[in-house]
Amino acid sequence: MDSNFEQRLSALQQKHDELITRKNRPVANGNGVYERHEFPVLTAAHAPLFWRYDLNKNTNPFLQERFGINAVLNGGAIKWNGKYLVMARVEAVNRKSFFAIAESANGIDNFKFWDYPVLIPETNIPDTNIYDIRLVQHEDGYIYGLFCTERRDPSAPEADQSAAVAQCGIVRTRDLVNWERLDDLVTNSAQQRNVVLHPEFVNGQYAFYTRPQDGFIEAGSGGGIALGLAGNMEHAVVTDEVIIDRKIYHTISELKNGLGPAPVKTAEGWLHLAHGVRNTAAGLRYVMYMFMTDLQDITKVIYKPAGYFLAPEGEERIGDVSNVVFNNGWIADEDGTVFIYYASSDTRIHVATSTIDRLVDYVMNAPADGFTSYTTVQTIHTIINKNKAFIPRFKTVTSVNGTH
Ligand code: M1P
Repeated sequence: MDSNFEQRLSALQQKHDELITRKNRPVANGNGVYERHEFPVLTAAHAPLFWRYDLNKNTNPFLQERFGINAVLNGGAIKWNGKYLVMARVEAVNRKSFFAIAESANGIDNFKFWDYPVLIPETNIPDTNIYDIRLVQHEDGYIYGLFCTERRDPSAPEADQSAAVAQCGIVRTRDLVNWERLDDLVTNSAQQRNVVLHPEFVNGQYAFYTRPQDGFIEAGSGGGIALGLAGNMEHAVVTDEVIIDRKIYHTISELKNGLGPAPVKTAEGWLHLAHGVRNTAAGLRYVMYMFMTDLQDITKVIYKPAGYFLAPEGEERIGDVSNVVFNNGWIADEDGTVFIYYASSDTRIHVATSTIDRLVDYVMNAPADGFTSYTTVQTIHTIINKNKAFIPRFKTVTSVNGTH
């Protein structure tokens, strides 16, 4: 029994060490906009053994896993003291999510969880479940974490144990260790998810990107990603939400959308990453897309490429909630490199890397949507016609509307 305990523990430790020290590499021959990487950066198996096992052989002679971790997904991200930090949504086998910070020296591999997951203080209405934190270094000097807090719908009949209410919880910190809980955001909407704080003041106020929604799953009459202002963060109240990026029929976000991380400021405008959702016979499909807003008027979308920026591919397509990619954290480095942390199928976190220049080029030059099949073909004809000068055989063919 004893030697089995020691052997198993040593094998578990070796496997875990190999996982968290594994080198990650960019996948070659991407689309020029970003590079995916070979391995996920965080998975359930990255959770330290000492979270999951009782390591005392007197009290756990069979070395059983006492408390399993189901998934690691949807991480907020920030660069801190030269390290790349992902504040992941860790979901235990009991379905409760919590936040835990993992750090890496290079942003693409060797992510290691800090010893203790974060104990987020509660308000006087305890959260049943918390998830999807967005970390924002605000110009007021605090780092804010805006996350979804979920509680059972108090108006649901006893027989209904799945009806929930989602709202935006808010914490702040100066060191990522000590967290102060503030009041939940108040809006006019029945529910909120995917709320993000803009990093700068707007007219002396805090600016929130919201996603008004009627129900827990359905955005319903909530028209898309909105923007609203609040006078303070301690008791933040947004009375007016203006839709800045609406859901549109027969697009990747016809059912709902939501902002990812806080936008990144560039010389051309604020760069945004978001997710769009549509329904299919196989269930909801979540993809990521980008747009840019005006530097002076942040409610004004000035560029928005058609369709998705990144969609689930290969093993990303399968998991607890399949056909999903979701992003709520990215890091724009001083040298212009951008690390995009996205989760696939609510199961694990990956990184895609790009640069500010490449992302700005994509957002400004990838064609906008014309919203019909006809305009889509017109767009492709325009691309073909511009390419003719570079393709010898086109020079001898007379083109009519791009066909031959
Ligand atoms: O399961 C997919 C995603 O569903 C929700 O996203 P949204 O609010 O846009 O519907 C969230 O629960 C998210 O965590 C999850 O990844």
